[in-house]
Amino acid sequence: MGFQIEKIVMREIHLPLVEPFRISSGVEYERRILLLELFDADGTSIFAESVAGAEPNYAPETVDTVWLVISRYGAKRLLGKKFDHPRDVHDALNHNFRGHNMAKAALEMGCWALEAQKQGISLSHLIGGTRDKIVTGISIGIQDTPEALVKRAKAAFAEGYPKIKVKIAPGKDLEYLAAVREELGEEAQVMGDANNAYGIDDFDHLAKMDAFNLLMLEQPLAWDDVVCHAALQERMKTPICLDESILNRDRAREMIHLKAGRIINIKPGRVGGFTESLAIHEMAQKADIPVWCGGMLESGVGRAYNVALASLPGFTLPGDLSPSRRYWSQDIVTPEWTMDDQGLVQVPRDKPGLGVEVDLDRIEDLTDRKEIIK
Ligand code: OSB
Ligand code: MG
Repeated sequence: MGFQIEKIVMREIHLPLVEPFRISSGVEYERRILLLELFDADGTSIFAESVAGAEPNYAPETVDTVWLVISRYGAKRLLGKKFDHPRDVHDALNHNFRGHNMAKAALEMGCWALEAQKQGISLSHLIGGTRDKIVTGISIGIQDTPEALVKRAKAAFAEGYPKIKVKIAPGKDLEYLAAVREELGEEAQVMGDANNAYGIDDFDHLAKMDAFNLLMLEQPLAWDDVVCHAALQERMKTPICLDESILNRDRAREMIHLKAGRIINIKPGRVGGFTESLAIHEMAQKADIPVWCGGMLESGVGRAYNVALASLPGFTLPGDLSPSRRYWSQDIVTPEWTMDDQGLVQVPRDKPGLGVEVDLDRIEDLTDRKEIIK
C-alpha cells in the first residue's frame, strides 16, 4: 500500500491525572501530552502520541524539545515523500540525525498506524501481533507510608491486576516491598521500579530485596548505564529489568551479552518507534529474554500503540497498560480502554488502525497550542 504524508498537525494538550504519580525522580499531577495528526495524500489521517514528559527527569527529552525537534528537523524527513512501507521510516529519520528518540517515535509509530488504517487492518496485525488479549499490571506511585501502599496494592490486586509494580526510592523501599509481599502472599507477582535512584555504593542494600521474591527489579541504577547493572545482577538473585537504559537495539544487545539484566521493558516511545521495538523483541526472543511493554502514563491514543505492541508473541509478562480509568476521569478515545477481572485488555484486532475513535472535540477543548506543518 504505502503512504505519503502531506500535512502534520501537532498539538499539546493537558490532561489531569486522577491521582498524582510519584516516582523517585519527580511527581506529576497532570500530563502535558504532545499529539500528532498525520494526513496522507489520499485524505486518511491518524493520531499519534509522544511519551515525553513535562520535565527531563525520566529521559533528556521533554514535551518542549520534542515539539522543537519535530517542527524543525523531524517532519521534513517525511513530508511529501512516498514510503512503500513504514519499516522504511526508521532509516529516513535516523540518517545523520542523532538521538531524540521520543520525537522520532511519535512520527514513526504514526506511520505504522497510518499504513494499517489505509490497508484496513489492525495495527496489531500489521506488526505481527498474535494475541487477542494482553495481560496488564498496575504501576503504583510512591506513597507516604507502607500502610498507604498496602491499601492501594490490595485494592488493585482485588480489581484483577495480576502484577503489582511498586515505585521505590531510598528510604521508601525495603519496608514498603516487605509490606506488600506480606499482604499479597508469596504467589503474587510483585516488582519494584527504582527509576535510577541507587548507585554503586548501594549493592548491599539492594541485595536485601532478594528476600521479597520479586518478579524483577526495574532500573535500579543510572538511566544511561549498562555495565554497573551487570555487576549488580551478579550480586543479586532477583532478575534485573532494564527500562531507561535500553535506548535502542544496541543497548539491548549489550545488556544480553554483559548479563546486565534478565528482562527488558520495551517502551516503543523510548526506543524510537516500532521498527526498533520489533528488532529488540526479536533479539530477546532468540536470547530467551522475556519482554513486556512499559507505559508512560499515555492517553488512550498512545495506549493503542502499546497494546498493539504487547500483542506480539515475545511479550510474555504483564505490561504497564492499565485501563483508562486508572489514569483519567475521561480519556480522549472511545471506547475507553478497559480490563476484565482477570487483568486482561482486549486487543482491537477486528478494527482498522488504532481500533479506537479519537474524540476531536474534546482534544480541541484540551489544546494549549497547535502547529500545522506542511
Ligand atoms: O519507569 O516505567 C516507568 C511513568 C512515567 C515515567 C516512567 C515510568 C512510568 C510508569 C507508569 O511506571 C506506567 C504506566 O503508564 O502505567
Ligand atoms: Mg520504569
